[in-house]
Amino acid sequence: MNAHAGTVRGKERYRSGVMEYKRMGYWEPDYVPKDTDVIALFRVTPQEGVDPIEASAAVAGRSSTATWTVVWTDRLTAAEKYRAKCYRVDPVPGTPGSYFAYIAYDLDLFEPGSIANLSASIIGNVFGFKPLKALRLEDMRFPVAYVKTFQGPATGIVVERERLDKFGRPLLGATVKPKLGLSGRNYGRVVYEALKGGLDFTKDDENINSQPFMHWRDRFLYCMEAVNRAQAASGEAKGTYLNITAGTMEDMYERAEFAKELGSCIVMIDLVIGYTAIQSMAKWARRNDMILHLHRAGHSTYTRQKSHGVSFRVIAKWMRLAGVDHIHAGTVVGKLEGDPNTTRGYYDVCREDFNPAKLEHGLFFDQSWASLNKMMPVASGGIHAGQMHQLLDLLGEDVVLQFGGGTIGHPMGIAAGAIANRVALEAMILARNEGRDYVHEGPEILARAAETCTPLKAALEVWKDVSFNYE
Ligand code: CAP
Ligand code: MG
Repeated sequence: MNAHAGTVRGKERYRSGVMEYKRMGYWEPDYVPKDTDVIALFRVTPQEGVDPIEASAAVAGRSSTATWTVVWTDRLTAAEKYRAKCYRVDPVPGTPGSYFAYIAYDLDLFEPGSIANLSASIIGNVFGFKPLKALRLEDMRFPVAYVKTFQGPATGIVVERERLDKFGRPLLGATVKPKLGLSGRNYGRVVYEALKGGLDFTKDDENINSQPFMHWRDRFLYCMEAVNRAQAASGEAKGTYLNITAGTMEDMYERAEFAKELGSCIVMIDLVIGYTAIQSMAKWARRNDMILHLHRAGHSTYTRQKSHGVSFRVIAKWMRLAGVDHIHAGTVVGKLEGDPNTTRGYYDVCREDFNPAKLEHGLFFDQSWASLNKMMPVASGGIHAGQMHQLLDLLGEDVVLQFGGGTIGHPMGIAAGAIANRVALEAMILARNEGRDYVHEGPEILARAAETCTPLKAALEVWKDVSFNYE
């Protein structure tokens, strides 16, 4: 028999629905999840002719103990305990052919405090399984006993505000543009102008690390000089997220140490560095009183499709456990994909001590965060001053609003872009605090503020037609 013939036979076998996961015990409709179980909710789309319950049992099997057939060595383990148990399968409303499968995992299946270990089970080896047309990890519930094995964000929202001495309004930031190509000196100028103009933060972009046109050390030096000068000029605390993302942990530690030496209050990493590297940097940040900013670079390659991949709400939960202080979580009204209710769910994961199940926000389970600090969500991507009322309404007060193009693309210059954003925000906060209907009166409030602020007037004019609201 050649290998090809074997593959074809395997496929036919799955098409005819002859799988054994139900029989192997991965389907337990009477199972009541224990308080200490980890629970995952998958959206399962079986191939034609495959029984949805069998397919869901297969997901339970392949994300815990099983291979494709019964093995003798199962008898040498407490197999009953270690088998994940699919205990409920519901059709997805409005999506024929897809099913929500609820799967419970015994806590002992996971190494304490390791996202790498958790994800190796839950998403490690199941998404390419032939009997499934598609598979999406929608949500997870973590028992308090497991949450407590993680340190969570070292700084969190409350202490970040205390350190910066900034309260009662969103924080404002800008990503330096163009993303690549500026020399260290010109880069530092952008940072200074933006901070002096009224922003709280500037930031490195996801892909600026250490390239021939600007080595990281040069960037850090010019940026911190700009921060210090802007702090002195404005009398406010300022920060710039120095991206320490690099090819090795050794390089990242070196960059982080240098950022600390220069007096930076914050460093930045990209999601693409991997879960273990993120947890290592979170430990470093905790030891060094540093805020840790996470750019979710790469996430949409697997979070965007509704039937396959991983929901960003799961990534946000993993990152709160892992211990980042800031996390990019979407804007809704900007240039990047984002549904209002789903995005609110991401923000709930960042900012609540306890998430009650809230289906309209995509949260399927109650989740206690067991006193883990809150993460500051970051809204970024194609936003500008003319949307300030919508941003405040959609995203609330505990958020960093980041305007890259919406600062550095201002027709009167970078400082003017920063002034426009700060004045627009202050006007909106004042209106909100006075109890006005700032959402509906938003454009009018902005126009009134622009009467005494030429930079805001210019921003409203130049971006008046830029709306990424496709609804
Ligand atoms: C935004 C941005 C951010 C994305 C990240 C960019 O620039 O710097 O990286 O917004 O998206 O490269 O596109 P602008 P998310 O402010 O100039 O649009 O926050 O959704 O992860
Ligand atoms: Mg970017």
